[in-house]
Amino acid sequence: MKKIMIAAALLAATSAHAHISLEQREFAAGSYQKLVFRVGHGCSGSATTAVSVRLPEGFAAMRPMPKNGWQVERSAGSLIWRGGPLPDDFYEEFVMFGKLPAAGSHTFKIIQSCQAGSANWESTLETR
Ligand SMILES: [Cu+2]
Repeated sequence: MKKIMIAAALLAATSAHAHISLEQREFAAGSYQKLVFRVGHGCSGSATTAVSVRLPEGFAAMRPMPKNGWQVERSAGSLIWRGGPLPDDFYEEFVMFGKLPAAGSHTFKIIQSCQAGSANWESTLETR
């Protein structure tokens, strides 16, 4: 019984963690929207130096929001912000604008690079 309670507490702590995730996850299909990627911490204590976002199929007309202290690299299917470093105990937001795909589930694959190590995240939004 005690073990179960500890597991539940750990799970709650994990989900309270921001990782790198989308601020809003439900939108109208085919609409133009601002997407905000929230960075809640670094890589096991190490400061963030790049955030790479692979766009889902069908996401079009992507426009990154310029960000002081960060360079933006764009290609057809992805976007990379390089800069910082953003210390582990700070919060940051990275913003892009674009046209969302048709109705369905769409996953953004994210790589967080840090001064030491990296972490992979996925954040999914729904369009209806
Ligand atoms: Cu986290």
